[in-house]
Amino acid sequence: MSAKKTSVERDVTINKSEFKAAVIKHLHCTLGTDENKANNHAWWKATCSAMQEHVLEGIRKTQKTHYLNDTRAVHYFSAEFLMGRLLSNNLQNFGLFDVANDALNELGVNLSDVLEEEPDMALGNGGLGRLAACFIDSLATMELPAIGYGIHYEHGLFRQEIQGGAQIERPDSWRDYGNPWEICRPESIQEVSLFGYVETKYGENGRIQKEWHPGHIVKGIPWDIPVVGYGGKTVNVLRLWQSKASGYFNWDVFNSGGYLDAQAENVQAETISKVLYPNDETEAGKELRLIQQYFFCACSLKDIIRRYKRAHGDDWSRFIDQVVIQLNDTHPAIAIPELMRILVDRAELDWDKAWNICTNVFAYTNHTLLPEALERWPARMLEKILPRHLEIIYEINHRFMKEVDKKWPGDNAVKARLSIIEEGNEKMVRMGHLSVIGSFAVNGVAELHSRLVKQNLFPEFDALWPGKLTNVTNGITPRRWLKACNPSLSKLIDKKIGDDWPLDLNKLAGLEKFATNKTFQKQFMQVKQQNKQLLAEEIKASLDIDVDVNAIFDVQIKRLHEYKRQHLALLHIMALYRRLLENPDYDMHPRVFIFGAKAAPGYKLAKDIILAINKVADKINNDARVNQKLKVAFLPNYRVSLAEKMIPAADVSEQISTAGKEASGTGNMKLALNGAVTIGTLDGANIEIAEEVGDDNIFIFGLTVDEVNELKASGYKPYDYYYKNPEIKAVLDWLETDYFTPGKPGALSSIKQSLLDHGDQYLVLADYEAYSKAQEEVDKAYRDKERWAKMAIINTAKMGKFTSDRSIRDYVERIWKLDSCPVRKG
Ligand code: GLS
Repeated sequence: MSAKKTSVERDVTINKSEFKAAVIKHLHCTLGTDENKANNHAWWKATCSAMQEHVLEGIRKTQKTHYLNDTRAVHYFSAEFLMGRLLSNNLQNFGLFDVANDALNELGVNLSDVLEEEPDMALGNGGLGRLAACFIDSLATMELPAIGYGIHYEHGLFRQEIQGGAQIERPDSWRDYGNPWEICRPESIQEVSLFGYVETKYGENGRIQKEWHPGHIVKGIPWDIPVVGYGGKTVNVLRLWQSKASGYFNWDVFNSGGYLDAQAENVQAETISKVLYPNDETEAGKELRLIQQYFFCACSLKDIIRRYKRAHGDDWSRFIDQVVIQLNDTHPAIAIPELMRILVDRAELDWDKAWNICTNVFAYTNHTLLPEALERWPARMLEKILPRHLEIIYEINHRFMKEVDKKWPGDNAVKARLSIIEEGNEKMVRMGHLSVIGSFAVNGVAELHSRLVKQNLFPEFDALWPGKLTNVTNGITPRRWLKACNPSLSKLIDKKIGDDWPLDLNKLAGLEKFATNKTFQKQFMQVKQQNKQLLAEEIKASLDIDVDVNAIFDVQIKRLHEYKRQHLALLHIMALYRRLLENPDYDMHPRVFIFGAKAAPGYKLAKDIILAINKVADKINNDARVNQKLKVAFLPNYRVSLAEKMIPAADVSEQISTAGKEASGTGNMKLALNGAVTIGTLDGANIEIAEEVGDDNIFIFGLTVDEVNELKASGYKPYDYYYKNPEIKAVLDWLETDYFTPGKPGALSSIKQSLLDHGDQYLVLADYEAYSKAQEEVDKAYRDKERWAKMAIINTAKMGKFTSDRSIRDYVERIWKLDSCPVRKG
């Protein structure tokens, strides 16, 4: 057996020749091609199919074990799952990566090239969707009974092209040539009702009964994506719903000449799962978005109930023991009235019993405080699409208002604040309120964020139900975000402290004692240098820019948003450029600023910032006076697979959001885990990262949440900073000229306007000076090679807290109350 010996117990052991035979078998029998003809795409598919044999066996065993044990399970409802690529992850988790590498090598095929063939599964926008993907990885690894539920979008997040410096959106087609991982389950198709009206009837016993007569029925087709735990023992699934017209093709209409009408219904139904809304942190308010949300929640609840009934029949008394549903943000909040509808209208439970079930099944995670991201639906829209649900929401609210009145008798102001219904010109349904009221636990995603949720967002809810609002700090899976994406560092760590850290990330603390060891420092920084070399090649291939691997690689990767302040970094880059032009001997270590970011297609200023970064980059990279010291690279189409290349190569991690705005961040954790040193504000999980690594190993700058509030309360005037700081004035004025956009003065002036005339909502100018000083500190620290190596090592060593296994353990112990269920062999 050539499977490498490791301390991690594996369920599947196959050797190189067996793997080779399996790949060839699939090349012949699944793809109908042969070794001489196969291109990398065919090799990729054949390798996936070879793996899928083990994956399917894992799913079968896992489901059988869970069924036989009648386990309580968590159902993770999320409109987004940003999975990325699966082959490398599945090979790693089965412990077959090296076996596959050797096997393909012998076939004359390069595994890295094969891995590049896989399209990313980009069914999410950013952090929220990637968190869901990390969580289901941890759930499977920890052998917990869990299922992810979401939408089988035909098109995931758009592919970003950059033309003339500007973002162009192109459709993403992740399954155009088939996806070898997904398994269609026609036996579990569900039907979902929409539109129509509600009839009120009186039953024999005088009981009022409501009957919803839907105007439209669509089918939900489940596709299962395997989620392989580390060690390959538990293989859970992510079940994604695809919409289809429920009826058969309408021959009558077709025969009478209405060809298009006959198709119209199909097209409408299929539109539901057609495309992911590309907005991160903005509520879309579109009818189709609400239909998407309801569609996947209704399908998923029916699926859960079908499974429950198979074991327990019509006895609802054990439902809350078996089922917990985590709502990933408010996107699936409509599941609350849907479950009430099923229990009251269908199962004919009385309201209190039904409500008791609901409020013991749902838990809700809040991911943002940004007002524009807190979902509110016009009551009119709900009434049209889901008339019965609106009635149920009114009833939930009516009963809740009575509770509020008991606590705060006669206080109408508090009632107005807490009501699910926001009165005004247009009546709105607040999905955050519905989620808090309908759940037994509510959590924020980092200490600071959870405190702000309690203090600012939902203070009265906290008073009403002490203990219900809590914190679970986010985490990331170390399997994907260190072991798989940074093989050289992983191997170095294995040699130093053993190879069981992917399952127990606190073990990395064992590296701390080598932080000042010269040999280890050298090895650690050599790995970094190799990774920088690989990224430099990527930058050359994608942008034709030469970068020096001895320069500081300063990385900012995240969605483009004003609160994340990519434009703060941009102003600083322009300032460095200016300093170098004014003084060619300006003393700085060479630096490459590397960006990756997508902007929501309708977010004009975000797109302008991308344009500005690219225009400034063009100028700097082609200016021989400075480009030995300064380079800027904006890598297009930032996505999970690109992150996997950028993160291992970063020296500096930019986490510079306005304090109080970034709920947690998870890129901050991934970068630090790979030995990048953070320059950041006291925001989100940066605070907890700083606590772990200590003040000497992070560059913290800028206003705190309290200072932000004070400054705003006292009347923030960005022009003061403009006039006071000549550098700020110079770079802002520079943006308005045609220096960066020859012949087109003013092409970048919207950024200046937003910072001066529109009030600089995110305090970019107020934090500029502190940021610039902190960057000087970074420069100084980097030049001291030993100091920097020590900082980098300590960052890796101290990231134990941020494994998503710890987050999941928190959820399991404090919220879900789940037991792990080791999967039986055979
Ligand atoms: C987000 C937050 O903005 C991030 O700070 C957070 O890390 C992430 C996961 O909790 O959720 N909220 C959101 O709407 N998109 C996000 O990425």
